[in-house]
Amino acid sequence: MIEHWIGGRRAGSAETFTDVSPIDGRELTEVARGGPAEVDAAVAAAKKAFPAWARTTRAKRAEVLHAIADGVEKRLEELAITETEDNGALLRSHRRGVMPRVAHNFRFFADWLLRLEHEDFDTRGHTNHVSWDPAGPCALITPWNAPLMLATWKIAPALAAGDTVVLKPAEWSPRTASLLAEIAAEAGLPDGVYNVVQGYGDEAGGPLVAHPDIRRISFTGSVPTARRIAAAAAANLTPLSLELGGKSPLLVFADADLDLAVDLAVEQYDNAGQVCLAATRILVEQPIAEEFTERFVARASKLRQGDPRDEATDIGPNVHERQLAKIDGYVQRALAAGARAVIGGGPNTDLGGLYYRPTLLTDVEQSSQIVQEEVFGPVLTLQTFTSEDEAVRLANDTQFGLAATLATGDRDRAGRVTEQLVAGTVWVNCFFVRDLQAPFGGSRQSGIGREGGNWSFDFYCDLKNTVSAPKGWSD
Ligand code: TXE
Repeated sequence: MIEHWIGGRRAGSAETFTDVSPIDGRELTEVARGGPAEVDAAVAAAKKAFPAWARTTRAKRAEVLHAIADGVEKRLEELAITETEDNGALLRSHRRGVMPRVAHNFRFFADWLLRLEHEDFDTRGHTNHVSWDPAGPCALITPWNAPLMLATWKIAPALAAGDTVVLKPAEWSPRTASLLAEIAAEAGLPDGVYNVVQGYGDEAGGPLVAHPDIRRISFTGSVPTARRIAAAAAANLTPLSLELGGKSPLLVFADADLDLAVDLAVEQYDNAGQVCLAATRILVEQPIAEEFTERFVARASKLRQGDPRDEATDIGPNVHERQLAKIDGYVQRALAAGARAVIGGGPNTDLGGLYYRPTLLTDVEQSSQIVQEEVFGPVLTLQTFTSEDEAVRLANDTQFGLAATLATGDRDRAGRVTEQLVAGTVWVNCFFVRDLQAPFGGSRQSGIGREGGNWSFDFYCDLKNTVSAPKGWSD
């Protein structure tokens, strides 16, 4: 049974829901189904714990965050398997990439906290002293595609800043948030600093983001839910950070290293396409389109689809039958409108369950849903362009602006094109690599705000300027 974690203790609810594994449909556990009462209790616990945690020295806060990272590393295998069973993402990625990054999130913000500088300015002999004050209890709402990684990308800076948190994890992947509560308690995090309310978005998430004692809301998820959360935030004027979806392009120029470009394209099937940053629109310069497609098909057909617990698997299942139906709906509508499936085009019926065949669609209209909307599955489209201007125009022609990837051998072109792209992150001849000190976030409907390094502390802190006169002192 997965319960809430409120004020340093497990807490149940009258009702529960069942957590089902996308790997084989196995019922994993019952989960407490939180509502307004549990939210009130969790926010009260976070509010009560706030003053003492906010006053805890930076050195001590950093020490606790490092101890949490130690705990994550100690239980890494358990966390990796739990998350794979919960959301179907590859066990090998959880072992080698995701869970080490969870630990790193805590270490990174612990170390950054110790380097965070208070600034001083001088105005006519008056000192302006700028300090980073903790803001208060924060509401964190997270999705299922990388549950613990995305949650700790919010939890770690909030705790480092001296805030307390109430996390509402996604209902399709509730388990690792509760494991983290045990790890944090063992690491010495005081009761009430980290709270978890499990449950559905409207029942548990809704009351949480509308709570008047919440001082920050940080959300990663879909655009429609973001609109509801932003409306709730507006009522209390609660500052919010939104990390939403994308429809990012991969621009492949004729001067690119073609093997590299093909690798970059195939990489977009990672996590069965359930990655907000995925470059799902491949834009290829006309003269190399045929060769690119041939090489892409050769590479993609080697991908092994199957049980995500198997180290040899490249693509696992999608997270939920609703997500699979959504993915297939997009693909079938595109095919009906004249698109051609170069590979894939439907669920993998050999495997059954929630496996969707890696799909590449051509003959798609720029204005169509499949090009404009986030599918969040292993589905890529391929379009061609004949000039740099056209490439940039197509790349920027969606409502999103999360990321863009370029494959080109020409440095000048890389500079010119990058300058014109609307995107929070641009990768040139690479993908997914990123320093946590750099700002991360999206433009347009991909989000509001940036996280990472100082940008995270900007969000989780109330900045205060204290101006002191040179006179009036008794000493
Ligand atoms: O997301 P939701 P869903 C996109 C992706 C996907 C689509 C739908 O395109 O296909 O969103 O996924 C909580 N108040 N992304 O429906 O609803 C919910 O319980 C407060 C992109 O799962 O946004 C969960 O914890 N909270 C994305 C979280 O919001 C509410 C990652 C996300 O769920 C709420 C995930 C409410 N009224 C999906 N309603 C990315 N940016 O990486 C729901 N929630």
